[in-house]
Amino acid sequence: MTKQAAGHLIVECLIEQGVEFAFGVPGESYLAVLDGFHAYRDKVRFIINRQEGGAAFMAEAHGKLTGRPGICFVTRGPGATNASIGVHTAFQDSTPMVLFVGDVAADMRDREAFQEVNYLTFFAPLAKRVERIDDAKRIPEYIARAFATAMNGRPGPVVLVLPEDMLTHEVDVAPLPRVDAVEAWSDPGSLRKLREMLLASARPLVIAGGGGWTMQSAQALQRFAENWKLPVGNAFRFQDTFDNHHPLYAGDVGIGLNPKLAARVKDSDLIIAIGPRLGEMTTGGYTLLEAPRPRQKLVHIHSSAEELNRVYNADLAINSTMNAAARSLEVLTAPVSLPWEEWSRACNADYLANLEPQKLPGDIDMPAIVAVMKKLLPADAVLTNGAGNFASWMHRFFKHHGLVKGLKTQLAPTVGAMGYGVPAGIAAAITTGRVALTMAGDGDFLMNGQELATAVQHGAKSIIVLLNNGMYGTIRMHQERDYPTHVSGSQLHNPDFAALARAYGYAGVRITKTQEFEPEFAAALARAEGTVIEVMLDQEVITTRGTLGAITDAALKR
Ligand SMILES: Cc1ncc(C[n+]2csc(CCOP(=O)(O)OP(=O)(O)O)c2C)c(N)n1
Ligand SMILES: [Mg+2]
Repeated sequence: MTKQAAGHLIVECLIEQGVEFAFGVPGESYLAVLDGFHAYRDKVRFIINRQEGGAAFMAEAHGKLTGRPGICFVTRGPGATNASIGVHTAFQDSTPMVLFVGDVAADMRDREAFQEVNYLTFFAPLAKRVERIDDAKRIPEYIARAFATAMNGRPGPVVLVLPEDMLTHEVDVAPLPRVDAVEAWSDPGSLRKLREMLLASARPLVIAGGGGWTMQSAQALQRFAENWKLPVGNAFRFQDTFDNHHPLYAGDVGIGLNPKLAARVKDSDLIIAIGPRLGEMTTGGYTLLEAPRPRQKLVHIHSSAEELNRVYNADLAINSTMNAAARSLEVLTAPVSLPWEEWSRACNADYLANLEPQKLPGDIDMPAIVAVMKKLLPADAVLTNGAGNFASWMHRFFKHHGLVKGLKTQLAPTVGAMGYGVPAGIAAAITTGRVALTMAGDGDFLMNGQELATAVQHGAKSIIVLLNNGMYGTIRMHQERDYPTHVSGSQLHNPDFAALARAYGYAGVRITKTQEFEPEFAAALARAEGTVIEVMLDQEVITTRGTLGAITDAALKR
């Protein structure tokens, strides 16, 4: 074997793991890796970002899309701390990701050298694992372990710290072969018990979501639901798991939840949660399912044993990956007639009724705008968003096809991190070439708007529908509820977003009326470069269901 620098070996190991894209912001701490990207530029594209938060979000989005770790490279202290938002997002969203951090050289360590941070303690509560590679000969071992750790069980982020001096050592070791996530299979006894619980139930409801779904497992889930005529809800921000057009679809169990679906979750006598973590947002703040012991019978199927019986004491906990779970469930034989057929029909009817919009004031009709998106977007378009009330229009009114078609179409942070949507959309556009549509708020957009430069530099386009209501509307809504009329810290004085977009090389337009949207959206789909469509939204239109004034009035009457 010929010797090569550790920095080159790292890139070679990534290629062996199937990596084609890495994201990052350079630093002098890892020049030897940058040189590795130069050496292997035909095999892997290093996407240069403008802020590590944007880079880490792109890597996280890539991990969500592909099910394999998204890769991000950043420099020490300031770079690593900027990137931490993406690491935390990958953690709460259970997304496989590996963050590489260029570090101070070993002979400087522990003096609080320039930009030095102790990553083991800094990332300890944010990452599944943090390790430092001190010996260049062991790079293949550390990288293979990072991939295995990021994907196995409950997926999540791993941080690998790279001392600067180590990266220039010459070594003659070969990469370890590609690792894949291990499958965990449900045991036959548990499946028999699940079948008995189903037979004993009157109002069962499936909640599907989380990572690890493939086309095969989603198809198997659909067959299980069809065999047993089970209503299926998708967990918060996993709206692309089960086909929203299917007659068994019950809606998404997330923020801004359909009150009728909330009632059905409470009223169900058997919840079968397949994949999701059952976090605060999917459980209505632990009220739809009361923690730690829900009133409903609970079957929880999750890829990580640690996640089971952690928050919820389940009646039946099954440790299984989605592929194995769905394929086991689809062969559970169902009786010819089931007592809950009417219940399942009613769940779907509630979902369909919830697609009927409320009448809200102003010249912008958001449900009509989402309907135009649905009409004009190709079925495989990727929809992304960050955090804010603006996202609820898409969440409530857009219908995803579900992974039965094999492609993820929603990239949204269950962690509720603002600033996620713009980089996630750009990452999806760069890595898949599919149409990427981002819904953003005026607050949310500016958290990572600088990444438009990244899109333009890498020849990618995204379409951003920016809802400008001149405020951190979500916070204002909470403010009016708890401190009516005391507006504090939630108003925004905004730049000219359309002009800002144009400065980056995107097209930029502003609309003030619903009818203006369709031609602008069609033009955005047709043009080669990305587009920001700024939609001027009345402050009164605060949620999909009601006005800000109504919230204030209700609070003042209390
Ligand atoms: C990184 C981050 N910072 C702060 C928050 C708290 N937060 C949640 S929503 C929100 C306001 C979002 O404003 P905007 O994007 O304008 O959307 P709107 O609610 O007005 O639709 C804030 C500040 C957050 N979720 N994430
Ligand atoms: Mg806003």
